[in-house]
Amino acid sequence: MSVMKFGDKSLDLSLPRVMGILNVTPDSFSDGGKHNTLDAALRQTEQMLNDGASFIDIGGESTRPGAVSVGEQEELDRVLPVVEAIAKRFDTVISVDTSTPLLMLEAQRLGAGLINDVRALERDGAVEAAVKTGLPVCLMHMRGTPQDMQNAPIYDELIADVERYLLDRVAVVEAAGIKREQIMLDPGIGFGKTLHHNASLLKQTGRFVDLGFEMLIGVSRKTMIGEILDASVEERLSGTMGANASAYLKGARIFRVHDVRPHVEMLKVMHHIEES
Ligand code: 7PJ
Repeated sequence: MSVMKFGDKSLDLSLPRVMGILNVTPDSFSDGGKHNTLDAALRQTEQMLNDGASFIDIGGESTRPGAVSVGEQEELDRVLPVVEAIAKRFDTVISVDTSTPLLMLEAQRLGAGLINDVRALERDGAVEAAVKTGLPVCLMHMRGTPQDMQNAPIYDELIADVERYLLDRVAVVEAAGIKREQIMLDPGIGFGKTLHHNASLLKQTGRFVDLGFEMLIGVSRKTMIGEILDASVEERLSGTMGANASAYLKGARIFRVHDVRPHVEMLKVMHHIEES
């Protein structure tokens, strides 16, 4: 059993777990408006939990390639009311997809259980803030920034480079006081990588698992799936499931997805077979 504590909740991560994506950027809910946005976020959360999600990952900063960066206050205003409302109403692990130290601290106060940082706590004060929360962290690899990361990324040795980066970040956060058992790693699919890079990293998921860390994979509806299938964003579910199934067999246990139910069912069957 590999149980990880997320604030006052615990999850057995020997079972695969689905993390449902909840975007709270202004463009993610068609009708806009503050109250409507909170309402829609709660409805989407309820649906994802009914469908079997173990985590709800709340993000208020768009990190898609080329996205403009969001101000700190704006991000806090988007995310915190949603964290608070979900913590009050639902029994789930709330993950905050953020690089902003103040948001990490405030979200923990309101009931968040995991810090998911696509910048691996590189922002000034982020390591200290994460330590203060006492929560586990997901450290992700990114090359460059969301603004420039897709400008012909080049690596000397992709797998070794990503591995070295993640282990460097592990060393930094461990030295600051976060326990090894509280760290999950993520190769950062689509963050400064070509299709070939993304595919190689997914194929090598086992290398990271062998280092002794839980692996989180975020490939849902991403460009790599679109490139392989020549499919639009709405047509990427089966392809996403193929990528996640492959990562599961290589030892990844947390899957960050938009489409919760199909993944919960797929992983339940796969796990049943693998454990039989
Ligand atoms: C990821 C993420 C990912 C983790 C986003 C999108 C872009 N967090 N946040 N891993 N991607 N840990 O979903 O298309 O891959 S935002």
